Amino acid sequence: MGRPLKVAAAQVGAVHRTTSRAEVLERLVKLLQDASTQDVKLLVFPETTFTTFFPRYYITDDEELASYYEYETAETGPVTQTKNVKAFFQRAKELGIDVQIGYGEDTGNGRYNTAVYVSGKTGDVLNKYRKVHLPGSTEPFDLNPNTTNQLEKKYFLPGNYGFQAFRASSLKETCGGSSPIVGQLICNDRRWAEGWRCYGLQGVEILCCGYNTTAYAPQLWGGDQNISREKAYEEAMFHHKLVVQAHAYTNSMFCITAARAGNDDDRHPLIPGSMIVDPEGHIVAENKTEEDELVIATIDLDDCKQGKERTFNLGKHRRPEMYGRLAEEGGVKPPPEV
Ligand code: CDV
Repeated sequence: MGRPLKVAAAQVGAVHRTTSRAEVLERLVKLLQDASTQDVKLLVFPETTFTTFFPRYYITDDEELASYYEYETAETGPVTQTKNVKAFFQRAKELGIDVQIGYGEDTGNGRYNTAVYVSGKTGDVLNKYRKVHLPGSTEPFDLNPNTTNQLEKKYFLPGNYGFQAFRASSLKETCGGSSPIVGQLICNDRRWAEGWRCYGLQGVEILCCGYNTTAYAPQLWGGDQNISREKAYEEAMFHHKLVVQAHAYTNSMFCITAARAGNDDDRHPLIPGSMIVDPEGHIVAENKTEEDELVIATIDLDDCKQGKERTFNLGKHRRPEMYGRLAEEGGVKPPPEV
């Protein structure tokens, strides 16, 4: 192995609306400790990891809504220093593990669906990503407590940092003297080719993606409103794997996906599907449960070379002058009827 790295997805099982932050933190720290025992160097956690996936609820109580965010202002400093969650980041630093973790960010001026990548060496935030593609609606489908809503457009602003890759300098020595090039996505972003290609164009070798993907929400997906729960789950898993494997392959990069899984409140099921995918699109490790679980693999970043230098040598084969529409158009513009 030329540039070996032991990585893992930290899948997190059910977190109910009533689950306390203290309980969640305890579970996350246990995952960190188990990863450390197995010598994992990079651990990827899900989207909005510290709380339940609150955008599924229509929340009218401002205080409750506020409780789901981390306050990250000029006074508090970075999320790693904020009182609710600093114990998690301290432990990661003590154990020397790089982490990516998602959370609701409140800057005082705006709220975002955010993920930070933090160095296990220094405890510094090496990169912050804000989710670009916010799915769902601004109004609830209905107020039935059994309905899984998707109110991210109501609770978050769209991410404004773009798709900026960075070097995980913390992992330089482990990776044969050359820092891995890392990109970040959050959940729905993984379904859009645009972000992946932006990262491919920066030579990304490891794409980290945490998510909360509902296993049953016919109102959200459209189509057959009488779809069975089993079929809906199967479809959600199929599409999750389809996009991750295909985009990892066409951009010649590893991808680590970390699920918030389980059945929240015993009525809002989420798919698992935590996995590590290689640059040829193969799954090299995946979850076995729907609970808290580490999915671990030792990868070799040199395996990205073949795709980057040959089949998907972007500099050699791309024709950007043919792709103008991609940057110019937002929605679909069909050709005129003749
Ligand atoms: N949290 C998400 O972004 N979830 C979405 C929805 C549409 C299920 C997803 O793409 O997985």
